[in-house]
Amino acid sequence: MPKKALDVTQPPKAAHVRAAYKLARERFAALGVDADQAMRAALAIPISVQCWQADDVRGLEVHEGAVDSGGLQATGNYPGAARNGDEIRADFDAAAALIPGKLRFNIHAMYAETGGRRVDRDELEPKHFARWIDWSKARRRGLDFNPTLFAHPMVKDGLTLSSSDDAARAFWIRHCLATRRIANAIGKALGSPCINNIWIPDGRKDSAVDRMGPRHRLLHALDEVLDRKLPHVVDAVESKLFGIGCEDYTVGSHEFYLAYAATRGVALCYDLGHFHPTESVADKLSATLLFVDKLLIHASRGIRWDSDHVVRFTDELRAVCDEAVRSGALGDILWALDYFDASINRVAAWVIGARALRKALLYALIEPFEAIAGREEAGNGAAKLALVEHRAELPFAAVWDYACLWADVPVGAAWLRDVAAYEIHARGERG
Ligand code: RNT
Ligand code: ZN
Repeated sequence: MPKKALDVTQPPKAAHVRAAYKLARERFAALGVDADQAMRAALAIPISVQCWQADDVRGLEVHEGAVDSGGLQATGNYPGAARNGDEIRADFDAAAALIPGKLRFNIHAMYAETGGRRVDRDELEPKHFARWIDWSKARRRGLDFNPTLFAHPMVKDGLTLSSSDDAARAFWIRHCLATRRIANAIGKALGSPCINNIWIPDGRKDSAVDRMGPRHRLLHALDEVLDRKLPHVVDAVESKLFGIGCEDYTVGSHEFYLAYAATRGVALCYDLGHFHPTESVADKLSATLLFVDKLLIHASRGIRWDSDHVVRFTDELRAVCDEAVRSGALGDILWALDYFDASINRVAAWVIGARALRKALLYALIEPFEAIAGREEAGNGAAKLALVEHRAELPFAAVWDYACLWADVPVGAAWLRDVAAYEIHARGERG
C-alpha cells in the first residue's frame, strides 16, 4: 500500500506556537534574556532585499548590442524570471508577505525605467526611477541604490573607474555622480537615507604586472565621485577577492577599500562571498568598526568559485550576526542580501534568504550573552564553553515560530504553499 504523502507545508496550530513560546520564554529568562524584547528588536532591523534575484541580474535597459555579463554569472534557467519592472515589483510584493520584519528594497542603475527610450548610464536622472520610488512610498519601504559598472560597452578591457582610457574612466565617473544624485533624490523622497553602494568588476584574469596603476586611478576616480557629501545618501564601497574573468587581480581589493573607507568616511561593504572560504568576516566587524563609521553587510553564501548562492542559516551567517550583536554594533551595521540563483523559484530564493538572515539576527539577539561573557571575563573557560554549547540546545525554534506568527507571516514551511500559488499565477502570465 502506498503511504499517504505527508504534507510538510502544514502550518502548526497557532495555539501550539503560543504555548511553545511561553515555555521557551521562561528558559531564556532563566539565562537572563528577555525573549519578547529580542524578538521585537530582530523584527525592527531593516533588511534590504536585492531586486536582481528576480531577473538574474539582467536589468531593464534597452541595449543596442550584446554586452558581456561583466563577471556576474547567473546560472540556471528556471522558468518565470521577471521581464520588466512591474513583474519585479509584483514578485517582491508576493515575497515580502512571507518574510517577517522590516524590509527595504535594493535596485541597480540598470533597472531604470525609461519608457523604451535608450538613456545611457551617464545621463540617468531621478525621474527614471520614479516608479520604484512611488511603489516604495506606497509600501512605506526604504529604497537603496547601486551604480551599475558592468554589462556595458564602456567596460574597457575589464576596467571601469580604474581604466587608463580617459574617455571610459570619465564616463564611469559621470555615471557614479549621476547615481549619487539619484540616490539622494530617492532618500529625500522616501524620508529614509538611501544606501548607494559602489562595486566595480575591475581586475585582470592572469598575472597582472601593473597593480599600482589601476588602483591609483581608482583612488582618484572615487575621490572625484565622492567629493561632496549628499544629505540623503549613505555611500558605501565594496571589495572582492576575485571574479569570473579576473581571478588573478581585483583592483578594489579588501585592503584598498578598508583603507579608503577609513580615510574618506564612507561605509565599508562586506560581501560574505568575497573572501577566502576559510576567512572569517565575523571577526572583521569589531576590528574595522573601530576605524570605519558604518558597515554594509551583503549577506551571501559562497560555494567554491561562486560567491552568490542563496543565503542560509549557516555557521558563517550566525557568526556575523553574533558579532554584530555582541559588539553592540547593530546601530552601525546595514543589512542587505546579495545573491542570485536562476535555477530555482526566484520568489522562494528571496524568502529563504531573507528569512535566514532574520532568523540569524534573532538567534544572535537571544543569546545569553551576559551570562557567557561573564564566565569568559572571570577566566572560567570551561563554563564559557559549556554555555556556548548549551545555547544550541535552547528552544530557539519556538521563538522563531512565534516571531513569524507575531509578524503575521506563515510559520514553518507553510509559505511554500503561497509561493506555489503565486508561481501558477505568474506562469499563466509569463508563459
Ligand atoms: C558583485 C557584488 C555586487 C553585485 C551587485 C549586483 O560581486 O557582490 O554587490 O552582486 O551589485
Ligand atoms: Zn555584493
